[in-house]
Amino acid sequence: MLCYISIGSNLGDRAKYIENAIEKLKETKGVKVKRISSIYETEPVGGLRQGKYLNGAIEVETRLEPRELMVKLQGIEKQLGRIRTVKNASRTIDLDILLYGDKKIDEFDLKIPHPKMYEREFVMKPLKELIGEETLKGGFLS
Ligand code: PH2
Ligand code: MG
Ligand code: MG
Repeated sequence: MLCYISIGSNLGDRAKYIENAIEKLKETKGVKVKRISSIYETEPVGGLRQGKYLNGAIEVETRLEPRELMVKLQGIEKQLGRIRTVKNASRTIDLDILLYGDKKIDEFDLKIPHPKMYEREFVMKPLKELIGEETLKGGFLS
C-alpha cells in the first residue's frame, strides 16, 4: 500500500533526529521508503510556547497494516527519545500517518486520513511535493 507519513522535530538537533528517523524507517521490515519531500522550518502551531519545527513528508510502500505501521512509528519515536507529556508538547520526533492508500479509519487512537492534515500548512506544503493537488482534493489516492 502507498502511504504518506509526516515527520517533525522541534527539540535538540532537529535535523539529526529527522535523519535518524528516516534511517530507522528504511530499516523497518515491510516498509520501503520511496520519496522524501524537502524539509522546512515551520512556526509551531498550537501547544505551549515552543521552538520552531523542522517538518517534511515521506512516501512509503508498505505491506504492514495501518495499526502495525503505527506501532512501528511509535517504536521509532521511542528509540529517538520521545517523551510523551501533554498534547502538542515539544518532541524530538513525531511520525504521523497521513494517508494509507484510500483507506479511512476512525478509531480512538488511529484516524486516517490524519484529521488535521488539510488545515496544517506544515503538513500540506511538503505533502504537495509528493502528491498532486488534484489527487489530494479527491480526499484519496487513486
Ligand atoms: N506538530 C504538532 C503541533 N504543532 N507545529 C509545527 N510547526 N509542526 C509540527 O509538526 C507540529 C506543530 C502536533 O503533532
Ligand atoms: Mg504524532
Ligand atoms: Mg503530529
